[in-house]
Amino acid sequence: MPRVQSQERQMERDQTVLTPMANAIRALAMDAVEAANSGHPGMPMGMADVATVLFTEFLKYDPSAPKWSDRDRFVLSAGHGSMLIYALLHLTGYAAPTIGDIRNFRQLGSPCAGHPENDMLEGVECTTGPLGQGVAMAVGMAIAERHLNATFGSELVDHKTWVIAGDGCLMEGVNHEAVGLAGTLGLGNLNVLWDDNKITIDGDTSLSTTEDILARYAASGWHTASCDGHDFADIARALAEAAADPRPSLVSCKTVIGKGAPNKQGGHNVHGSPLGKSEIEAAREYLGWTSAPFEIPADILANWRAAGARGATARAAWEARAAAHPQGAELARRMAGELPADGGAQGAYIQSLIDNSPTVATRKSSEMALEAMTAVIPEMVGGSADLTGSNNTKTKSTGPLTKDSYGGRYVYYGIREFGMAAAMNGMALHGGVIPYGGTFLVFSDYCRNAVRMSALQHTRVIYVFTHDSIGLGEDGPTHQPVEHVMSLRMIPNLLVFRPADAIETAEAWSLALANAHRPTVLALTRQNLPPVRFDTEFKSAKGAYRLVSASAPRKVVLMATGSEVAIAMDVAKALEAEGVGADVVSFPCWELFDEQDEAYRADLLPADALKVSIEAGVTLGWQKYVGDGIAVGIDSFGASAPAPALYDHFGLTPDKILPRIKARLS
Ligand SMILES: Cc1ncc(C[n+]2csc(CCOP(=O)(O)OP(=O)(O)O)c2C)c(N)n1
Ligand SMILES: [Mg+2]
Repeated sequence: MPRVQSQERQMERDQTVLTPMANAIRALAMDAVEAANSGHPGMPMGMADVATVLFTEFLKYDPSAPKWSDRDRFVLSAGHGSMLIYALLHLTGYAAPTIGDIRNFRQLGSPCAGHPENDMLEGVECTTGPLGQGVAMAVGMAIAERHLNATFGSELVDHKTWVIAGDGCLMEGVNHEAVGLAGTLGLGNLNVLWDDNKITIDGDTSLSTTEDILARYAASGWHTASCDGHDFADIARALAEAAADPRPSLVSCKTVIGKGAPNKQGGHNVHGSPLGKSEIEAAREYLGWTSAPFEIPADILANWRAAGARGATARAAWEARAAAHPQGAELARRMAGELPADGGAQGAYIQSLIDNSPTVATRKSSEMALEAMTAVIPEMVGGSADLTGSNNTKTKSTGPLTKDSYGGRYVYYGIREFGMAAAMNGMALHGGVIPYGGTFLVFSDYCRNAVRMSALQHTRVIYVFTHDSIGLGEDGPTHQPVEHVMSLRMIPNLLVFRPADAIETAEAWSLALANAHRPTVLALTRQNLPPVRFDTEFKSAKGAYRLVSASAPRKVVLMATGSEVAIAMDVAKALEAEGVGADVVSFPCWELFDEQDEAYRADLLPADALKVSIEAGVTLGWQKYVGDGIAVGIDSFGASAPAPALYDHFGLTPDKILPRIKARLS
């Protein structure tokens, strides 16, 4: 629906066409929240006018082909306003949600969950609710788009990312990281529409902030604009300005929260509670909305469906271009998330490890595996939060991805762990790239909620977390993770690997790539480790496996991860020397082991042996494998000293472990 020339005619059309369309959003939002007796009517009602302009005049999408790869991405960063996106998807003609789904808002089984979830509805590009991360994920989507545009050209990839964000999204710390990154990378395809209603849950925003937000964005290299968020022509003007500007854009949309609820609008109580029967009646009166709940008048629905049908022509034209384009099939492969035919196998590389048996840190092993993989998997896009030389994440194949060179494959994220992790989620959700990024394991806490969001959203994001224990040595307890590996294992749907040597590291990378629907953490050492594996059997795939079998009659099963596997082998040797049979189980990944069948697990961890775990981290959790055996670990913070001194100090040497086992056996 293009804007018409005459201002008067346009205003008239806005009143007769757009106002009822926006009111349809308001009605669905207030009625669904009322029916659920829970939810957030304020944001969808306040942003209904802005969203109507966006979805009728600017956003490129086709409800009949929701996964069309050159569609614009729409992110509802203010996820509490979920009814806004549910109403928009329904009204514009997506197959789901149906009106029945909307009636069941917030009930078990309805795709209209409390907050939008990416794998419940097509059209919901990412899961939002944790404020601030939607904007940060959108930055990742915009990075992926620019990268693919540079790789495949504008004929195949040329779209925007639009975000609706609230005061909360802009107040969160991660916003600073996301905005800094987007400004530096000059992501002109990114437009953030800020629901500038000056209200958060506790009350007026002046209670907690006096920041000049537009000035902050401008200082970070963004274009900024403002509009009256209830004046369609002014909204359209600001959005057109944002779309045209070569910088990322922030549009402050001055709105009234809960607009349309005559007695409650503008106040913080309309943020997150049902309006109540009498206020809903008053709102119907105020808006002139006479339809029963969940009923949309045919003419208004027809206007919405017409808006939804706008994109079909562009989509069909794109499909014709893609079908004829020499790189169309390659783009389709990447967007489908399929690895290249030879991708990730690393056969020749692993054979070279057997031939050379290098004693290297697993962070170095990771770099070696990455060299092999990034050379043959062009969709891998790496990066680090300013620890490139420590995380060993950069390879010869991955040149810098910068404002002047979006075709690069390495992002200098800066010291922005949370922003990096959220951006990687956005990149993976956009599709066409496989993001990996590094920081120190101890700083995984800085980005932990984004790691959780990777797991919740089933994104293939690979976290390269190096310096994984006291083994990093002299930097001391601020830098030495003790609880991190275990606490990451607690996140559902996250693979946590702590590989023991170069071969296990290569296997972990292959598994990370093969798991297209879950994220992976690689916990890697700073210090050198001797090789423990000398075969090409893909043993890490089972999560844990018998590395050494007892010679003498088996009394003990030692299990260890990462840098402690070699220690377990020395302990086993010492036990065998005294006639005590001991298996060594290398245990790179709990989650994969737990997925093995009962027989495999029982054979590896037999009931009749004393089971001992060795890991340079907290012991809480190992009891599920050792039972009443011994969990050797570190249940305190570390200390500053050379690594060998720390291993001795914390009792992680064969000399200190052996007597504990013998005491239990006697
Ligand atoms: C990280 C995070 N912290 C806290 C919350 C809880 N919360 C949900 S909405 C909200 C207020 C958001 O204010 P604003 O973005 O202005 O939304 P509005 O009230 O204008 O709809 C808060 C604190 C959250 N969802 N995420
Ligand atoms: Mg607000």
